Amino acid sequence: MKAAIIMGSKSDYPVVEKAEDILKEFGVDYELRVLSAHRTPRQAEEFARTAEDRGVEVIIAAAGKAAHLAGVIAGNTPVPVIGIPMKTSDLGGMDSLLSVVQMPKGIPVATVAIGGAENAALLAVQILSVKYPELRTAFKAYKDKMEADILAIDAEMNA
Ligand code: RP5
Repeated sequence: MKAAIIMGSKSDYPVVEKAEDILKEFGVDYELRVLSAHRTPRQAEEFARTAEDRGVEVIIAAAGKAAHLAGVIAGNTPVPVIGIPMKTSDLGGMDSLLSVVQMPKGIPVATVAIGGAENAALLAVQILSVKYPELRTAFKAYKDKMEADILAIDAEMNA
């Protein structure tokens, strides 16, 4: 099983790293790239056009501001793309959110919350789990643990 994470700038990495950690936790192999739809458009397109042949089965794309990366990637590959809109200093990430989520029909990008790197990786795991039953099992265990952790906190607070 193989995923790819691509970000528009190294400045995105502190957030993107949270997605990377989750893919590692689930044992998903991944590529990690820094390519920009604007600053390195040819390389970003090449990355997308060749992703399927490299065995990539889902792509997480993080970008901020006029965040066209996820959409450009999605336009150049049949592989499903999950977009992470990055928080920005000027507009708080609303700029990124609208750029990532408002895709024209025919080219979907599954957009998570502003800075939602963890959910992007969890969604990638869920997409892969359609093909890999061990990931479905691991994802169920992840949810069960989350439930148990919260119930333990609830019991402690209510004691
Ligand atoms: C986007 O512009 C990047 O994804 C990043 O979120 C934002 C700012 O990039 P830097 O100026 O920090 O390189 O392309």
